[in-house]
Amino acid sequence: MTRPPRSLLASIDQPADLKRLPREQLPELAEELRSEIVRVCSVAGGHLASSLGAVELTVALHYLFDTRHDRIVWDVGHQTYGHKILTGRKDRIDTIRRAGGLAGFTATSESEHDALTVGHASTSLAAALGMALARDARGHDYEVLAVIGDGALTGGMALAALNQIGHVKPRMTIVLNDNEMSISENVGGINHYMRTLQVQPWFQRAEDRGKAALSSVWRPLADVSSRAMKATRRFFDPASANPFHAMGVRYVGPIDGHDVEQLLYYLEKIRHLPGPTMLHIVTRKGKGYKVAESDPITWHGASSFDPAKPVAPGKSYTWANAFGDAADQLARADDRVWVITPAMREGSGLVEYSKRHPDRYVDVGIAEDVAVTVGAGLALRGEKPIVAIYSTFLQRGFDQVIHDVALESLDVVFAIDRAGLVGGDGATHQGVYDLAYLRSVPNVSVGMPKDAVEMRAMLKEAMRLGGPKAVRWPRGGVAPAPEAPVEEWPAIEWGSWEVLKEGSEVWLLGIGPTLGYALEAAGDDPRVGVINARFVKPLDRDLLLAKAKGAEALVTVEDHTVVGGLGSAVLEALAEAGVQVPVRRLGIPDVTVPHGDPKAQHEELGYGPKAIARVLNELGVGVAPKLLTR
Ligand code: HTL
Ligand code: MG
Repeated sequence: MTRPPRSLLASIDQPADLKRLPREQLPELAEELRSEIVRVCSVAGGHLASSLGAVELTVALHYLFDTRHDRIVWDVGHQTYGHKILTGRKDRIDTIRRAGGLAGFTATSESEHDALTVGHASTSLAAALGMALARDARGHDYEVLAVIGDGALTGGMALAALNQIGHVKPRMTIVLNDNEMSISENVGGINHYMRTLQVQPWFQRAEDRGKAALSSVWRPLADVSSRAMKATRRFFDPASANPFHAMGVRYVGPIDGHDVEQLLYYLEKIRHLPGPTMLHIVTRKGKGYKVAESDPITWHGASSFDPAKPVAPGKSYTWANAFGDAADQLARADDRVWVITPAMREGSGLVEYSKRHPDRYVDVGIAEDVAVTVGAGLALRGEKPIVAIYSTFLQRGFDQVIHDVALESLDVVFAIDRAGLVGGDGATHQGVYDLAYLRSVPNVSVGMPKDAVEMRAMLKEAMRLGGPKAVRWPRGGVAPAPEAPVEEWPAIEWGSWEVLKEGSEVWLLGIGPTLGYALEAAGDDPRVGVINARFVKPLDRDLLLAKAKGAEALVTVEDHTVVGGLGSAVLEALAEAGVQVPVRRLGIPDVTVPHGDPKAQHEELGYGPKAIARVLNELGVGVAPKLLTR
């Protein structure tokens, strides 16, 4: 699609250009930004709906603040397409989320206008507090703002930071961008409360001073929630009932977050106030793009689409779907089975499950720590919880894995999705540490299936055995397992490996998607064997030692950091047994990995099929790398 001619946006290279526009033109600029975001996402995919909902806010912020000095801390960073376009990156915006291109979230290494490197939710408030403390300690006068969504505000980190902000009271602005949506419908008590919020005294005084424009904002909003609101009003003084206010943070709002004038008016007022102020703005996720407005869940993260005929591309069957189907069967077979998700119903394949088993489905909000410990509580009362969580987000629940689950070896199954490199989301979202951090915890064991049938077998066995058991799988497609009730699922011995191809000299030990690579690189060389090392803890020690003795070399292959992963586990086991054999560990070296195409990255990082073939060739076996077509 060619770029339509643009007037205002074309004249803006840096925020300074924007500041020269007359205020009346800002809504028009917001509209241009909106179409540009639609165009970019239609080509490259990305976080369309969140970015569309934030364009007026973005324009207002850059009109008032100077992000060369002032710090705007965007939470998650997925709503910043407009911010990137306005801050010197419009010529590169088409590269977003692709190898070598702009990151999908903000990154301090990418631009001086980005205050934080981020991707996980709920971090903005603590980071902004730190920045405000640093500013005040040095006697500087730049401004600090955090922009946080209603979803991100469900995270304990955000709430704990708010509590501290209300205690320390630094001068800062918190923009609460409330669109009533996380990726799916938002959850939680504060979310319910926000629906009842009404104009506060401070706000009303401003109106009394003759700001007639205000009433057009709050009256319609008041009508939406008038019943709940009246009930609240009857019993409480609204100011003292406001939880933000009670925490020590001045609360202003709600106002219409799509009205640039309103935004400018309030932001300008607030910036001069002492202490912390929260401006509650109400926006619509997907605003201005019909399909995204009416279905913000589908269009939260879009793949490329035709803007003339915007239909979300049909999705092929994924590992997440395989998990959702398995969880459904497990819950049918045993009424003690529960599934807990920290705000990832869609991504974790749980839409169907949540409808079929609403009483044994819990969305705790963006609170992975809570998800893990709710699992512990359920297990302590004899239920059988499955905590469904992405590898990268389980990092947020690591202490809970140790302290709340592992110490007493509770029966909690961790269903870990997005294990491995994840593509466009990049460095913040890579699922490449879980083997290392889970392996270090006593009582916890972890497996990675090669296909959906093996996944089911592992989940079933994990639930049967009890104790903290993790099963992990990658992002992307998998062939569905034949539909069958749990009794008919094949059994698997927990901790057993499987020889996929016999060999004599060199053994490739792979897990999950690297097995396909290993088989390719081995070709039909009878000297090269391939083992599905599907349990990383416990390892299949007997099989490992049997193959290691007499082997020329072992090569481990994992889509995970080599620091503490499968290769490390193998080396430890060999050292303990006193077996001397050369071991090559292929996987992610001790570096962070940015956004890009995972398959290409596997090759670049040294564990794609060609890279494995090169290592085999150095050992005098395997297929010549140039014969590999992929
Ligand atoms: N858990 C954590 C700790 N971080 C992230 N980023 C997620 C899960 C996944 N996630 C997002 S965006 C998002 C979630 C749950 C919803 C955020 O809702 P919010 O913003 O109301 O804050 P909105 O989308 O504009 O409505 C990403 O990974 C991008
Ligand atoms: Mg939201």
